[in-house]
Amino acid sequence: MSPKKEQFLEEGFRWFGPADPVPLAFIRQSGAESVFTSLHEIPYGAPWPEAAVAARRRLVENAGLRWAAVESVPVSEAVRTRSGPFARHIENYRATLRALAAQGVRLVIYNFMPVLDWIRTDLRFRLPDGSACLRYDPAQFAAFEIGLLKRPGAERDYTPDQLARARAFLASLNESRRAAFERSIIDVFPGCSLGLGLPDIRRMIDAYRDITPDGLREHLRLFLQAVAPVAQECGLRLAIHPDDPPFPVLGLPRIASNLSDFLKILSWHDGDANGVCFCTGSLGASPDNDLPAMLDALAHRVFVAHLRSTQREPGGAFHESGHLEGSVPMFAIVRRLLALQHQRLAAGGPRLLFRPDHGRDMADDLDKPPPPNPGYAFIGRMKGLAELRGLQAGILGSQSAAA
Ligand code: DNO
Repeated sequence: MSPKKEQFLEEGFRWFGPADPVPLAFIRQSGAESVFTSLHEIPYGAPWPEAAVAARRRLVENAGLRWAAVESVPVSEAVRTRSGPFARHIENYRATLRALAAQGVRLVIYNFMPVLDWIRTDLRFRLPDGSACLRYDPAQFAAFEIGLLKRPGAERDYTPDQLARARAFLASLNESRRAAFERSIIDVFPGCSLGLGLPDIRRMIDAYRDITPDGLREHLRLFLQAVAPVAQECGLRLAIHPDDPPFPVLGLPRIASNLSDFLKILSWHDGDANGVCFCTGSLGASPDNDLPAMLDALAHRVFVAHLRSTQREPGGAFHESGHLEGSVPMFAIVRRLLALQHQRLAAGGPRLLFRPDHGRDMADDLDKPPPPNPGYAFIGRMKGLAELRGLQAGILGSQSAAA
């Protein structure tokens, strides 16, 4: 007997709003049930008017989908550094949570990564089969930091071999490739361009000069102390997204990279409002993260999952592999998520939500201009979704055959 739809994890798909070249109608055709989206047009730190939330919700629902997760309500740099207008931004965040809850949107993903969101050094890395994916190479990042950003002391964060490769890489770039490389690192915020230049990045980094990892932790704790009770009161869950990549970059603290980080964060507010977005691709980029063990330890507070894989390469680089390939043990993860969902359903809880994260640029997506949101072309993500659905069908089917 084939497994029933309700036994599968709830399938979501990221949508970047009306400006996304991938329309809701395509998402519906992929078989996904829900979307992860955000009001990307609202500046970081500003409150979201309930009317705008309601209008976005109608767009999603009119397409036959559900707005299951906000990804993300961004946390501003003022809040992370507790400087400038941070108190007003926190108040705005609380108002946004209330507006979302009033419109029935009950899950908010956020991150606490200083300065930049996720970082890659190649947004169209060609694979032997002709498709392209996102890749991070520490030697290329060193080239950015040393050759373009000119961050004092950056050399100290790299090995002699990485520094030699960084120099060779820089020398290989002509003027226009250099400019494109710079933009691809400093201006790829999810769903929007912040239009930042190198002087902005230098200024933003400088704001962290007196902030240690424990200092940044304290800022996150204070943020949660202010927003989690509001979330709790209106039945909304907050899920922190791991650092991507899960190790320090730009000489800045990182506080959501491994199990001990997450256990600390979860200990600060003991309620349903404070949980984790289990992003396998981000976490899997570090060989120190044992993903199945992390999932077991965090299971009670995993509110949502991003499923994708990364292939770690020798020398510290990684690229985004197929969803069932690479360094992430996807079978072990999906089996655990299905078991977790089973327990939650038995206790009267909701299904567990995931989305296929990122995908390759492939087939005729390669003939189109690079997606404005790198990693988010349609076909590659749909392939990932289909593979993950097949993996679930296999696990569920073999379990019922064994019963
Ligand atoms: C990358 C995404 C991240 C994520 C945010 C969450 O594709 O996983 O941009 O949405 O960091 O706040």
